[in-house]
Amino acid sequence: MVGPLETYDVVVVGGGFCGCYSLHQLRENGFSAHLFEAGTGLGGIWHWNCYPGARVDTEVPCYQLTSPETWETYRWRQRFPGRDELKDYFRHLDRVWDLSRDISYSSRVTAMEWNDAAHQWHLQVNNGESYCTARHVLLCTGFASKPYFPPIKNADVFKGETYHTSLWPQNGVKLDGRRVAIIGTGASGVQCIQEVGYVASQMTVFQRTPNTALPMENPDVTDSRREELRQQWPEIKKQMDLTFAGFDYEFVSKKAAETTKEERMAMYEKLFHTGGLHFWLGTYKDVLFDQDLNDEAYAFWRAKTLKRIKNKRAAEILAPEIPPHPFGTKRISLEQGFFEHFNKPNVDIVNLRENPISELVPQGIRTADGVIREFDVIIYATGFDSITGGITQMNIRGASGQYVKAKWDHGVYTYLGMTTSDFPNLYFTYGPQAPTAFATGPSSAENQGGWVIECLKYMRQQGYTRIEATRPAEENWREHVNEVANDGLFPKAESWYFGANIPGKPREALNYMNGWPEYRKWIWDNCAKKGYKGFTLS
Ligand code: N01
Repeated sequence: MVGPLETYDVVVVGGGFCGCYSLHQLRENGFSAHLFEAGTGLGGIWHWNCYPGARVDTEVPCYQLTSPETWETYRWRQRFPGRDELKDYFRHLDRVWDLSRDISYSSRVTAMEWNDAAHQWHLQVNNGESYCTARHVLLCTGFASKPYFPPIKNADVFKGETYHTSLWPQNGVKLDGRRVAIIGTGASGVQCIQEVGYVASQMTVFQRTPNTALPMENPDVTDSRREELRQQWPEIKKQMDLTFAGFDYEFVSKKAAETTKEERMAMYEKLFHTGGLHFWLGTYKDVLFDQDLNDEAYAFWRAKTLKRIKNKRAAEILAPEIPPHPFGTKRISLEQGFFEHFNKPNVDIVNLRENPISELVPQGIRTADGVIREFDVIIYATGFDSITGGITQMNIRGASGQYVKAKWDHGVYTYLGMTTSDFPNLYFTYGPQAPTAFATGPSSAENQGGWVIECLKYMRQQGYTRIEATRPAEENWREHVNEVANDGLFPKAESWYFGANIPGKPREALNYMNGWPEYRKWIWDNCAKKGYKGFTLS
């Protein structure tokens, strides 16, 4: 444990992709750095989210850091690695970069206060168990580190076991032969359901919004495929730098509106069967802007999906005739046999739009129709106070004495999705008003972590010890982020992309939705290369 007077150039908070990458790069560049991680191991969300079936939806080799010493020596085993493989990858990063010598585990940063006389942050760990100071703080807390439990009446009277997918016990939960309820059908819910459905004696899914999930194909990475990827890597890497999401594929260059229906159907047929997310993030871009084209894409998805669900009632809940929201405006999952589970006699689905949960009772869940369903286990797959929650849950106090939570309570203001005025020398990656939800952890680590480290090097070289975003700069950025996000069908959905999943949270664009290449222009060409325009340095 770090002693009370320890002081660093930089403290990094969180040991996921961004934290690991940044700690390594900081040390390489001669900064003294220390990382605090609340969990007992590295991995960030891949540490915490150990629910059955947890797996990444971005395929190898795009879902990794690109430093040669880390990728050349890692042997990925599946196209879409599961949680255990990802944990193994983080152990690999730790070995290659010797990270743990500068990490305190089981150490949650609970409060931070800026000292403007000393140009230093004062940090409190585990509610006062220890303290330290740092000139700069880099928050790598990710977008999904504050779990969300919906306010369900009498939630505490249930006598069985309750779990949240992102707070899953590290040594697992016995679900075989038990009666299990799962609330939520987002990415976590879909993955959990499709595993639990094999072992539970009875499984009931409580769905509010259908997930327009696409079929995942997940072959093992054979030796020959690995070799092929190794040879193609320079090209793949180049491609990843050019694409919207940092993938090795991009939206179709042609507009759907300029094609015939036959052409589109042929294209959809191809994209639907890639086993990845191509039918969403590799389709015609105007499908996400034009309602008629969007309805057509939904109808295509629905026709494919209905063929797999024999139970007519379940089919209408999972893939209704009227689209629940424009196709692709909520996070689309990849699934493996998810829909087929609903053909089994021991699997049921409740449509919460028609029949909401009214309360928990000691033996289970009562719905609005008065029916009580009995369970041994209730699983909350209800998501997160996404994007901002990981930051606002820390008591971060800025130069004027206000807390970041108070500053953002009525709307998020950041400059370039990495800094916020009144909070000097504070940076965040994979957070609000950045490509976050439309990017991957590794791409955020390298693009944003890389930018922060260059900024710190610049300050050191110029003899600056304080940097702060200006209010006009963050106002302009907020306006731009919202303008981009509102140009299209995305705002029509009730999604965490806009804070809509948390009651009372302001409805606003939480992501920069113009893709990595545009974002890089902003952070480099319009800012760093112009002497860090939009910041005050001293
Ligand atoms: O959370 P979510 P998640 N009553 O917010 C429902 C990443 N991720 O943990 O849609 C009943 O998406 C809610 O319903 P609705 C990924 O980016 C990635 O699944 O709001 N239900 C929804 O169905 C993902 O998008 C991977 O109507 C309620 C669910 O709970 C993000 O993390 C795996 C409710 C929450 O879904 C978050 O995913 C896992 C209520 N009061 C996660 N409140 C992979 O890479 C909410 N819900 C594969």
